[in-house]
Formats: sequence, C-alpha cells, structure tokens
Amino acid sequence: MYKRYLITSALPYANGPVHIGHLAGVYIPADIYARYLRLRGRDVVFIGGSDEHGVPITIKARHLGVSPQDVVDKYHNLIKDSFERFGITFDIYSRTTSRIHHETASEFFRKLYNDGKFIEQTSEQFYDEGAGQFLADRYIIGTCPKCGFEKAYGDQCESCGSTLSPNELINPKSAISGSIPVMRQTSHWYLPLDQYQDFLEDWILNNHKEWKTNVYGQCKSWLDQGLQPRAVSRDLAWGVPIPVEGAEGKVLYVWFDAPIGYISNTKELLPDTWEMYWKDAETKLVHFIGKDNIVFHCIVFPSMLKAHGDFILPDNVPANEFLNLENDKISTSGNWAIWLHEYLDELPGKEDVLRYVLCANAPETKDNDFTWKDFQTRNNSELVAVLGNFVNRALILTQKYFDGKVPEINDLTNYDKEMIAEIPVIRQEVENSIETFKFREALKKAMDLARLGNKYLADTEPWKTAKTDMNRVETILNIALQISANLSIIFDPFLPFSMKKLRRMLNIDAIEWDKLGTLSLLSGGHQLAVPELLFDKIEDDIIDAQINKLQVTKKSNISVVVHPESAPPKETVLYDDFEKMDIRIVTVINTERVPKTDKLLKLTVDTGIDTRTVVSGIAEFYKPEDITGKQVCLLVNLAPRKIKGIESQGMILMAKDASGKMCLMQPSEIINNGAEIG
Ligand code: B3M
Ligand code: ZN
Repeated sequence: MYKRYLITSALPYANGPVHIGHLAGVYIPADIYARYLRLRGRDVVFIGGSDEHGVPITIKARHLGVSPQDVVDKYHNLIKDSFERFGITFDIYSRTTSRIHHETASEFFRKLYNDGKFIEQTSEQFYDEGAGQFLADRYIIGTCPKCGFEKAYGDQCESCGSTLSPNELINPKSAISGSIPVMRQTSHWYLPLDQYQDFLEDWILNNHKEWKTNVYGQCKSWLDQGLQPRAVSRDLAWGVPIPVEGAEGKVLYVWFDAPIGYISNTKELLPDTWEMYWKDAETKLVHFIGKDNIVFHCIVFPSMLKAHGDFILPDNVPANEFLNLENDKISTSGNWAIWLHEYLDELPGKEDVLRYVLCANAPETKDNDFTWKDFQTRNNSELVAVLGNFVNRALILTQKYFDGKVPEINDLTNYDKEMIAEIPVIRQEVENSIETFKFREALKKAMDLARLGNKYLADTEPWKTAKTDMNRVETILNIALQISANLSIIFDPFLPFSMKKLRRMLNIDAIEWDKLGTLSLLSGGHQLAVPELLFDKIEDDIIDAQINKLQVTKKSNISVVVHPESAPPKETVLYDDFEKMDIRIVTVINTERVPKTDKLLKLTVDTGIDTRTVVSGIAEFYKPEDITGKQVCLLVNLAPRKIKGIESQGMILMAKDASGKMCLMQPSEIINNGAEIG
C-alpha cells in the first residue's frame, strides 16, 4: 500500500468557463477518488489550477481588445468559484501565471538545459512582417488541403477535424493582420522524445498493462509510430520566458509549462513538505485528464520527469472519453454546452443531481451523451424513487412509531441475517470499482444498497407488523436506519451535499469509511432530527426551460454555420461618419419594372417629408406587387443619380449574405413614415 496519494486533475484553460464535459471527464471522477481516499483516512493531496498560457488565450484577448492577463483573471476566478460551489475539494486551486509557477517552470527548463537534455534546431517558420512577430500555428489561417474549408487553422481544420501543419495550408494568411506571412529562420529547443522511446515502451507497455484500454491503446499507437523530437519553446510574448541568454521573445511551450503547474501548485500548498509528494516512491501519483490530453501526460510529461531525474512517475492516468450534449459535440466557441456557473445559478441546490447524472453516465470507456430528459429521469426514478424514498420511509416510520428515537435491535431472523451480510459485500465491490477508476460501476453498486433497503422494507412491511408485534418493528427500523447511516458513508464521495443533509437528519456527523458495512453506526435511543425530503422531483417545466435554451443556441448557430464565409469586418468609423447618413422608414406607394432591364424596379415612396422616385436593383428578388404597400428603409440623403434615364433619389437598404441572397430591411412594426434610423 502507498503511504500517500497525489491526485492531479487537468488544468483547464482560463479562456472560458468549465462545462459538463470537463466535469464528467475529469473533475467529478477526481473528486470522488479524493473524497473516498480521505474517508479511508489516507494522506491525500488533490491539485487543481488554471492553465493560463497558450495561444488561444492571446487570440481571445486580441479579439476582445484586452490583455491576456485580463482574460485569465476573469476566467480563473469564474472557474475557481464554480468548482468550489460544486463541491470539488481541491486542496489548492492555483494558476500558472503565479510567481511560484514561473520560477518552478523556469528552474525545470534550466536544469534540463544545463544537463544537455535538449537539442537546439533552426527551422523556417511563418513570420508576419507587419506585426513584427512569428506566427503560432493558430495564428495562420488558410484553405484546408483536405476539405477546402477556407478558414482552417495552421494546426487544425475545424471543419473536417484534420490535424494540419501551417505549410500545408493553401493561401496562408496571418490571423493578426490578414497579410501574407513570409518564412523566416528561428531556433527552438526540442525534447528528443525518440531518446525516451525504450524507457516509455518498457514503463507503459510492459509495466502498466492495467491502465484503461483507451489510455494504453493511445500510448501504444504513439509508440508504434516512433516518437520524434518535440519543440518545447515558442516565439510568443505570453508565457514563461525561456530562462537562458539569447532567447528573447521566446517562451516555454504551454504544454511544457502546464504539467509543471501540478508541481508548482503542490509547492505553493505545502512549501515545506511538497517534495515528499513528488520525490518519494511511496507516493501514488494519479493524473485525471480528458482523452485529448493523453499523449502529454503519458508520453511527454513522463519524459520530462525522467529527463529531470528527481521526480516520481504517475502510477495511473485514468483518462475519460468525451461527453456529447443532446447528440452534438460540446463546443465552447459554438456555445453548445451546459456551463457549470450557469447551472449552479439556474438550478440551485441541485449540485448532487448533476454529480450523480454525470457519474452514472460518465464517458469512461466510450463517448457518451448527456440529455436533459435523461437528467430528469435519473433524478426522479433513481435519486428520488430509490435512494430518497428509502431513507424517507425509514425516518418517517421511526418518527411515527418511536418519536424519532432509534429503536433497539432485537432478535434477528434468517432473512435479516442474509440481508445484513450483503452490506459488506457491496462495500467491497464499491471499493474495488473506485480503486480501479470505474466510477459509474461504483455508483451503481452503491445504489444497490439503497435498493436492498427498499426491498427489506417492502418484504418486512413494518407498517403492518406494527399492529401486532412492536418488538419486531424495532428490529426492522433499527436495521433500516443503520442502512441509511451506511448510505450516508458509501454515497459521500459521490453526493456530498445530500449525504451531509442525510447525516443532519440522522443527527450524526463524523464518518469513516471503515465503519461501512456494520450495524453499529447508530445506537439504540439516539435521537434523530426531523426528516425532510432528501431529493425533490424535477418537473417538466424546469427541463423544458433548459431544452429551450439549447434550442435558441442551436438556431443562432445554424445561421452562422450556413454562411461561415461572411464578409470580413470593415474599417472602424466614427459616430460622426455614421450620423451623416439620413436613413428613414418610407412606404412604397407604387412599383413598376424599368423597361429593358431584369434587375431594376422604379419605386415611388412616401418618405414622410416628400414623395420621390428611387431606382433599385431588387427585381431578381421581389415582384412589383410584393413591394407596393411595404415599409422599407431608405438612405434619403444619397446624392441623386441617373439610372437608365431615371433620376434615383436615394437608396433602398438591403441585406446581402455571402451566397448572394438579398432581402429588404423592414421595421418590426408599423411606424410613421419619416422615422429616423440611428
Ligand atoms: N489546459 C488542456 C485542456 O484543458 C490543458 C490541460 C493542461 S493539464 C496540464 O484540455
Ligand atoms: Zn478541412
């Protein structure tokens, strides 16, 4: 057995809030594991934090017109706060912009550098001459060679999902300036992963066959392809500066510094004893991550740790697959997600319901789908109908027959004995499942204990026996209450808020996992508190509101998806420029075709100021009879011009999309002619 546990969970990028995919994939399993081990009295440190470097953060900052620090400050605080409200029990939740992290990451790099563990290589990379900087892969946009999508990034095409390298892009452009980048020489440090191939093969393929098949499989396929040196530096202004001379303008690659964040955060938490957790072979190190992080945690970071030489390696890396939402891939940029902070605000008091559903449906072995209907069903027919119902019956009956005092246990029947013998078996199964990172299975087994309780009450029918044999009712309810107390332990890692509430009703506080399986959790005569419902039914209106919210998102996404090639934004104008335009609502009072043309219509309009003639190129889209009588928008102070011999006094405003489709702009309700638009 290990002396202590060091549990880490992937550091989320501080460029957006966390959503249910993050929770199901990483934070809920990690928290269950940490809570379970603490209940067992083990020495546990659970590390979290925000990953605050990397190009996406700089892109977001540029887009919003703020500094990268502003972006990470905002999201770090939002993420930290929502994890706390959701009951994720990090021992520390820090950040990679901290001073201690910058120092730790620099030191780590310097040690490897001094020990000659890197190779330095010069290569040609895209450079934006106007902006005076090298372009990270994400900063180069061009046409995808695989699918023709025109806005593919230098590292990936978001349309077809292909992984790309910037020089594969057709017509590459700088995302910063839109100009065509040039190739320029730059030099970087590389970690020669090929030199760690043998070590990794032996360590993973021979000695960690117990890792989850998805994790082991991905590692094997990387190793089978043969590892290549990987750059650990970048030409970028945001990150941990490379701490060697002649490296101005270069920072550590975000995936080099981020995992070191686990070490920095441990140091920050335990300035005097952190080394015990990172350098002693009797520590069990476990990384909880999502499947897109496997290579970094199983191949790259272990090679870095090995190269450094002072650190232990992870004992396990339980990565989950992805969670989808209502049959679609969760997407931060497409706002297709359930954001934790919004959930907490919109469904207060339902933290455990989400914890339950995301664990019961966790994407442990394959991608899975979250639906609001399933959320409702699991709440109503599992939490309410099984767990809540059992506990409630035990407490209410005790209230009724014994004024809320735990009755004594008397003679046990054979049936009692058989049933009681099941409890330690369930405990053992839950332990085995948690310790092998099968959290859905563990939760299901825990629920079996509540089912057992329900069955026991249904079989023994104390409400009937109460008419004839109160002695027997004492025993039945004592057992039912002991099961309730056992439930408050076994479910504690999964449903911490509700189990605390249950213990309040049982009037007990301290719990230990080691008491689980016994009938000695409550003594005869112990006074219980007044029972309340442990879980509430979730009605359709709550679910419908959430589904509706997603539908609104979907609708707004469809219009974006159909015309991804909207025209680029125009140059900024001052308000004064805009104000020069006199745009008004007018009514079309007569419409005729302009002879010998296909496109032009001659409109007579009432502007509220006068009646005038306008020639407009909309005949392709509107017939004269479709327009007459309509209110439209007119730029009334456009200098008059002659079109096909007719003087046009103004311009009818139209919207036009990238497919060439056009439509009139109309007021959303009737308003007086001459109304000004601005
Ligand atoms: N920030 C990627 C992610 O959030 C990355 C994890 C870092 S763990 C050291 O998926
Ligand atoms: Zn593509």
